[in-house]
Amino acid sequence: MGLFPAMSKFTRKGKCLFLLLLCLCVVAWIATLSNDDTVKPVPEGSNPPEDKGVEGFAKLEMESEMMQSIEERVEEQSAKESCPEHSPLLRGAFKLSFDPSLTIGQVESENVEVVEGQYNPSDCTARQSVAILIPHRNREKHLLYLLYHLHPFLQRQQLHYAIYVIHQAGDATFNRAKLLNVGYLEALKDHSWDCFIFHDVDLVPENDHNLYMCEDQPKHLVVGRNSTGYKLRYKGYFGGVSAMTKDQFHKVNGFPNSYWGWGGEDDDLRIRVTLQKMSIIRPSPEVARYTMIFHKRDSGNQINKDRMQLLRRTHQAWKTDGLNSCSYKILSVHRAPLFINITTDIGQPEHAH
Ligand code: UDH
Ligand code: MN
Repeated sequence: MGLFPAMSKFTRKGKCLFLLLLCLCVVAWIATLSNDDTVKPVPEGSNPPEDKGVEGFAKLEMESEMMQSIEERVEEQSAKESCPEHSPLLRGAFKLSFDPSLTIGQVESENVEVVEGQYNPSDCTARQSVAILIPHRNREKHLLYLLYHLHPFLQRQQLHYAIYVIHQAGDATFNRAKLLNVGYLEALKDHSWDCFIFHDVDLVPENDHNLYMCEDQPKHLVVGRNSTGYKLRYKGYFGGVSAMTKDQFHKVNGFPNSYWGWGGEDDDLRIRVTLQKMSIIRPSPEVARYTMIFHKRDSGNQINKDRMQLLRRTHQAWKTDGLNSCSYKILSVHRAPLFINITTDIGQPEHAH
């Protein structure tokens, strides 16, 4: 019994010593490796050593393995550099569904790669970063159907995107245009988005070749919809869903803030665009098709009777009524799994109609 503690003490000591020695060996080995890593100038005219022995070969093998893994990483990065011009995931026209029992949890579980309303393709670098801005009040069911269709649609287009819902607080008259200005200004605080899509909550795209990307001119995406027999509503129509780059929208000073109630604000934006010598482009009618979820006129969004009068002053007013004069209060920013909800107080019309 008297011997055992001494023995175990000895073996413990021995173990410690052994471990210490092992550590020292490893440190020394790492030191030689790191010395070898430093780039040494190769004397001119010198050839690579022919005979390096077993140790030399092992080193060479390790070096070539390292080079290979670096090359692989470089390759991976360059493969991530740009998604293809035509996404291989597109399906063309597809059948929409509006299941009354659909829940947000279901949509979330089908879009696990979307985090706080945002998605980035994992295997390539998206060609554009796109913010989808949806003006909203009291249309929860429409929003659910739109999220259900839009998330997979945008992922198939291999875009880096985020969906922003700009929710008008209170029950003053609705102001779609001002909400979109707020969305633009607030989204830019998150990321320097290349492209903005101004998107009604009740319009669901029917064909994923209708690309949610911006071009060198502002783009109108709703050529046809079910409710108008898939015909353009009128020649200059620029409403429903439209796409402008950050710079194009900035150049026109955004939307007007002064259109309360339904109508006119989209025509005002078209005038702003043409005043800047830009023109509106559209995808082909076969592709730019939408289903509008049926709805009645909302209370709080009555026809804006002043709209014609307002449109007559746009050529002057655009400079002072827009992004540069958009005053609002942010009441909350909630980052839900599938969208960023910005609740804002945008005030009310200055004068009663
Ligand atoms: N919006 C809301 N809540 C409102 C009003 C408007 O979220 O209370 C948003 C929503 O994104 C909507 C968009 O503003 O898609 C445009 O408003 P709208 O859908 O009412 O406009 P639209 O031109 O309809 O589609 C106008 C009245 C429809 C009458 C139909 C009678 N057949
Ligand atoms: Mn509508």
